[in-house]
Amino acid sequence: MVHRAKRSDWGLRIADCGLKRARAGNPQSGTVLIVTIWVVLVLAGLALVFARSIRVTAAVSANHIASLQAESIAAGALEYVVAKLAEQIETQTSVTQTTDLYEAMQVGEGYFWILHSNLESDQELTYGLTDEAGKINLNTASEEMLLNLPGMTAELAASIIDWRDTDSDVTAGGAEDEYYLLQAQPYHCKNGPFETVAEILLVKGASEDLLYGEDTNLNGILDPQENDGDESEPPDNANGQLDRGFYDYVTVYSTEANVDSSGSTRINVGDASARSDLQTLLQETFKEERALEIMGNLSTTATYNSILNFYYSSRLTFEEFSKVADRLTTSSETTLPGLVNVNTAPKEVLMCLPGLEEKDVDDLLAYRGAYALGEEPNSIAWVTEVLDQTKATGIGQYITVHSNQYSADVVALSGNGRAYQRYKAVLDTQQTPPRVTYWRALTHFGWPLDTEIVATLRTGKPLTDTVLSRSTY
Ligand SMILES: [Ca+2]
Ligand SMILES: [Ca+2]
Ligand SMILES: [Ca+2]
Ligand SMILES: [Ca+2]
Repeated sequence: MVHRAKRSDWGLRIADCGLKRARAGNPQSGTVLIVTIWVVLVLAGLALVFARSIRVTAAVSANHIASLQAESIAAGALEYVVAKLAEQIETQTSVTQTTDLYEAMQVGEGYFWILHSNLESDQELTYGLTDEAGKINLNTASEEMLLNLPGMTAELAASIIDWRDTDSDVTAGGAEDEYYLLQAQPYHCKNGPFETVAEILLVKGASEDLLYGEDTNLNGILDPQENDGDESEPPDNANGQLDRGFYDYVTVYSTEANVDSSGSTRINVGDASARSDLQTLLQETFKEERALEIMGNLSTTATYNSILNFYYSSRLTFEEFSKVADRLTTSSETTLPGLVNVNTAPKEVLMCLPGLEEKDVDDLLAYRGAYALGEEPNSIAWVTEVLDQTKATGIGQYITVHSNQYSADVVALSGNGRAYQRYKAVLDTQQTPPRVTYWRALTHFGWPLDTEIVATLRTGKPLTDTVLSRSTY
């Protein structure tokens, strides 16, 4: 026992000695401790930085995936539009204005909308394809027609003419090279046709203000930020109404082949060598005696600026003229660019046609309003039932009843609401399948629909009818 006690004594002494040494201070072990603490701190810091970086990377990836998803949905929407237009051609029924076909269409988890500017109301969004023949063509309209566009200035109308004409003679108020070459960043006057509507912003006197008006997000309705004055971008006059620019009323795309509804070449009534073709048509359509009578009414040297002049000279009855009008032309050209579809154009566009007053346009709208969608007249003959001879023949050369180009404002949203893409597409239905002639991102104009849609999808909830039916906000 004594022996054991002695051994434990020794143990205590040794331990005591170690403690004393440490208390006396071993500088090496203290440094190791501090370094260790620092290393741990740095490692913890690094771990935090990495964790944050991983979180950011994950968010960036998720956004990128959402953006790609929206991009794919937009591409799918374009295919959908091509298919709808092909269906329209095949079935001869109008599918461009059926809202249900273009509102909140689900693709996978995401959605797309084809937005259509509502020219009747600045409070309600509408969906569908836009008829480019229902607009004024910047490449063919006369200065007088351009001047009738809402918000158009004399300076810009004259400058549009100079921009597209091939000469360098300055129209009064217009501009050619001399003006453009003196700009801070000089460029040439184009002296060629407009290729896009936005190209007009290069022309003297043009501005986004004149082109888009207060509708800076291009959705056709009055958004809160477009009616709060200078409180938020854009500046506006806060008068409770959307003061539009002329963007919705102009195009560069409208053109048609000079053929009848069945695709056959038309008879040029101004061409003396086509008289026998005309006589054959009249004989096939009416009694021979009547055909000869009509031919007798026609001067062999007459020239016509439109088939409406021919109508009055021939003394055909309106019913007779309606039967043959689609088969006739006064132009030897194979394509007729920039004609305005008098069956579909909105009031503001019809107001641009030369010589028409507001009452004439209202009468035209009332007359065509009696026709059901898809049952519209197949020739321009009907305007002679509404307008007097001077007014009808004054607009005859600028109008048509055919539409071949449609545009689509595609809004595509990812399923989680994290990303959207917006594009403008223009499609030409003169080919089968319809050909996409223009495709440009509009995403920078901003989200054009109800913000509640995005907010709902971001919470992981599906879109309900309640959210979708909130067309005003
Ligand atoms: Ca010129
Ligand atoms: Ca707007
Ligand atoms: Ca504002
Ligand atoms: Ca306003």
